[in-house]
Amino acid sequence: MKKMIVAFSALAAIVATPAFADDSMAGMSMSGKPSATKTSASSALTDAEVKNVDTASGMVTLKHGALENVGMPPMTMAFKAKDAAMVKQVHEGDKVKVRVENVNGTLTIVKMEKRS
Ligand SMILES: [Cu+2]
Repeated sequence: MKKMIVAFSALAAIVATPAFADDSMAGMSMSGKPSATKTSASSALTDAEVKNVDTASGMVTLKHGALENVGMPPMTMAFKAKDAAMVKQVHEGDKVKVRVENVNGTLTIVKMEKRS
């Protein structure tokens, strides 16, 4: 009986491992395909201007263009930044490109890069 349990566990491990590998491979191949229209649209960056930076709360106020993925027209509003490093790299008046996504119900700047 014990042998059967061990055999089943080993089988489960074999079945589970390739599934995980497939997932990570799919993620990698998606980001490596800039020619795929759907992929580039789902990671599109939107022009924005930094109006205020609050390092204490991790909030960045942006005058942003239309954010199609979250259904928002152009406006000025505060967003939560994904991490503290992102908040520190920008200053009031900076022209940036941002990617805003709904992360667990909170509109979050997941990517922000300066425009030259
Ligand atoms: Cu907005």
